[in-house]
Amino acid sequence: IHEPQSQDSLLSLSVDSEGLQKQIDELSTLSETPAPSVTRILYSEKDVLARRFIKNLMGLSGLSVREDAVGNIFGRWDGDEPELAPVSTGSHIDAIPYSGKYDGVIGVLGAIEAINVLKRSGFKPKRSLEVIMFTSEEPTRFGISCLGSRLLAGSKELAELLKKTVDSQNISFFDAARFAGYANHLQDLTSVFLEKGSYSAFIELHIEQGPILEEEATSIGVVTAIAAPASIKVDFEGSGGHAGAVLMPMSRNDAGLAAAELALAVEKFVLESGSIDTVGTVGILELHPGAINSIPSKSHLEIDTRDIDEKRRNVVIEKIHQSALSISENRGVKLSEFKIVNQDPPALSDDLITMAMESACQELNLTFRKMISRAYHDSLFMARISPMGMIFIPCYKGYSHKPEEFAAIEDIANGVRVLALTLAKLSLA
Ligand code: HGY
Ligand code: MN
Ligand code: MN
Ligand code: MN
Repeated sequence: IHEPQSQDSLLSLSVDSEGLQKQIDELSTLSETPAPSVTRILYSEKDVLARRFIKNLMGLSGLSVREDAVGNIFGRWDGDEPELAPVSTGSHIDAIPYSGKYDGVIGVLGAIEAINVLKRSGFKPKRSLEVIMFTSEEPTRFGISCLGSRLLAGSKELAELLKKTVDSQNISFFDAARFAGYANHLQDLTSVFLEKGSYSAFIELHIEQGPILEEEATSIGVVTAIAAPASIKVDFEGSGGHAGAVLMPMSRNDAGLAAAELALAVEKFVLESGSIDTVGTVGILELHPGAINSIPSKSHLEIDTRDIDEKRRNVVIEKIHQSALSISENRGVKLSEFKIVNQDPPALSDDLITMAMESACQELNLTFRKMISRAYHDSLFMARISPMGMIFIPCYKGYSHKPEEFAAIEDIANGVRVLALTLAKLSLA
């Protein structure tokens, strides 16, 4: 009942590159920090404007739009057999402070354009196609990465945790969500959970956030696995005091030096892991009271450590914990918090999806190579409820999470074409 789509109509997949570039540029202006940086924090006023921008584009593409209790946004193109599990694609538009305008964005705007490309080519989906904008992939506001996709993947502990989560201004998750027009505290967040098998496939288009594709002049990255991320929060408490009057041999119990020693220990442990794939970063290090002439009485640090090998990463976490305890002992400072916020396993891509992507690249005459993703993505959690795949495109010197992030529109258009053709193949499967 489903006449085969004429392949060449699919191959004349024309991307509206100019329009797509304009959308990327316009979305980047919805930012809390001046261009060329982008900052767009979950449920902020700019985030609400950006959501409206995305929902409008979904509507213009003829997608039927719905949002769940935490603001995951879904745009659906009904297929001829809507009772079959749809094929989905998407990414995020939230942006960490002073970052760039492509991370996540090209997987949402590019997905909507992929739908437009298929509509322009006369394609008729068998399985419905669904574009998802995940509500918050970055951990910036509430310290939880991939908050929306974790909930979609059925994280009961997160649904519980959010009831008592506040941001650095002491605003509760629910108050922030309500400001953006979403959940109120009465809403049970398990309503966000999706059944396993809700989708036959999930695909995310994303910039590589690494230098390989550009260095090798390869057009497309077919992602085979996503590295295992973990994050840890640590607080030390010392005596504090007058920077001039408390002599060094006295019990200074300097909480700042405890944090500094632990940060250097993180670097040591990842370097001695035996693999280049182990990384560790102390991206947040706060001293209290933060006065030049006051010995820090408190320090707060947040550690991000990842590896493609979960066991190797967990060895690093254990060493960090032991080091925090011995630093506390040796320096006479209290380890008032050591909290593993998340310690996620890696995710593997689905072979049928990567094969569909590879044949799409061949049919489109695009060079491609298999590779792992060292950055995490919403795909890491969608892989828990659906076969998953990711398409990478090159980005300038691999830069990301900084204003110099850049992807050429030709590379973005290539990614959109591969996404469109892969969606078409999987929709007819
Ligand atoms: O940090 C990450 O890996 C992602 O880009 N948020
Ligand atoms: Mn990011
Ligand atoms: Mn991202
Ligand atoms: Mn004084």
